[in-house]
Amino acid sequence: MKLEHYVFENIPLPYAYSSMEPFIDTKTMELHHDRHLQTYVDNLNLALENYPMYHDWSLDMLICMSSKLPREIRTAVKNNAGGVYNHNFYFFTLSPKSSKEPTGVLKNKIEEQFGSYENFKSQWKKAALSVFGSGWAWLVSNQHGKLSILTTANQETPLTQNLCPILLIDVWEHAYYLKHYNKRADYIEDWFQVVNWDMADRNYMKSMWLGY
Ligand code: MN3
Repeated sequence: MKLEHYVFENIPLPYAYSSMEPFIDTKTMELHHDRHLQTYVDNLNLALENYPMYHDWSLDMLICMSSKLPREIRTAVKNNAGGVYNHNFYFFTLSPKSSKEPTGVLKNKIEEQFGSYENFKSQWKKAALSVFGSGWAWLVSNQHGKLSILTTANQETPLTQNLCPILLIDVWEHAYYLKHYNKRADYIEDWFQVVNWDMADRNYMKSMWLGY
């Protein structure tokens, strides 16, 4: 993830809005990136506008050190920085040319820890379905490279638990409602068809390199 700082920008998608068809529809991709994510970017910039002392803080810093921020902007910065971080992570771990299953070092680690990709998938589905209301399911690694699946509510991230994100799925209704209506399980199944496993593998290797 690029360690950018104020003024934050909405990074263009590295693929066409239509490229996730038929698994994620074009309109959802467009609205999700250009409206939902844009709103988090705009609101984050707005919250920081009159606080130049935080203009060189990266997204990670704003999230992990939000308790150091002035009370009047703390919640707005934490929520919107989380929204920007999570959505960038989400969009960049999708690919129209998905390998459809894990690759590289991460593949071996998933098989070692979960028994098989199929077992991993069923635990992932269970976690993603268990999110009550709006939130995310994550694959994270700890400082020993051990994987786990967890969920967060709203725009919370695992960074604040000192865990390194590898992969995530947005289960807010705006991520799937236009195509899948209320059937989150169908969306999760379709999402598996467009996962960028090479990026997830890179995230995992990076987490070990950085000594998480
Ligand atoms: Mn979203």
